[in-house]
Amino acid sequence: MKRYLSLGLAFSLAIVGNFTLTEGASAKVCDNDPLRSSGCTHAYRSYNSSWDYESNQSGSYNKDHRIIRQEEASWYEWGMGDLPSGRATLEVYLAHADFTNRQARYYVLHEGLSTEEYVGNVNQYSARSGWNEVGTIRLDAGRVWVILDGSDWSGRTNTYTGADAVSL
Ligand SMILES: [Ca+2]
Repeated sequence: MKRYLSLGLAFSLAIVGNFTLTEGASAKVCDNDPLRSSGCTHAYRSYNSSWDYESNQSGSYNKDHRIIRQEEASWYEWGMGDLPSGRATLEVYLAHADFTNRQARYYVLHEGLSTEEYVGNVNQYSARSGWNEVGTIRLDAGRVWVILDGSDWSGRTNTYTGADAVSL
């Protein structure tokens, strides 16, 4: 009896292991302005233009975020570090009433490539408070960055774009 139980357990683990390999990348969360110990990279210039840093935000992930008034050619990036290859879903954490961009576009950039890949867009104004799915992408193994365009692609010019945690 004991032997059968062991076999059953081993079989179950094999299925779980295979499933994990098939799915590829496991979700990794990187916040805005991450600590070095998080495994996420924060370059000296992880954004251009004037993304304001706001702390003591009770609803935001780690109680902080960055925000910018609609501005073309502005961007914020999250250094996700090394990720395994495979399909991965990009999710973004949005939980602040000041985030009003109706069509915020998100991209992924692989190390060594000069062009980012479009993943999807999110209406930050109508997004639910918390995690929101942007889209699914196939990752190559290696360093990856998530990039948020600070433009409002709906055409509105008076909205604000928020950058908080992302998961990939
Ligand atoms: Ca945050």
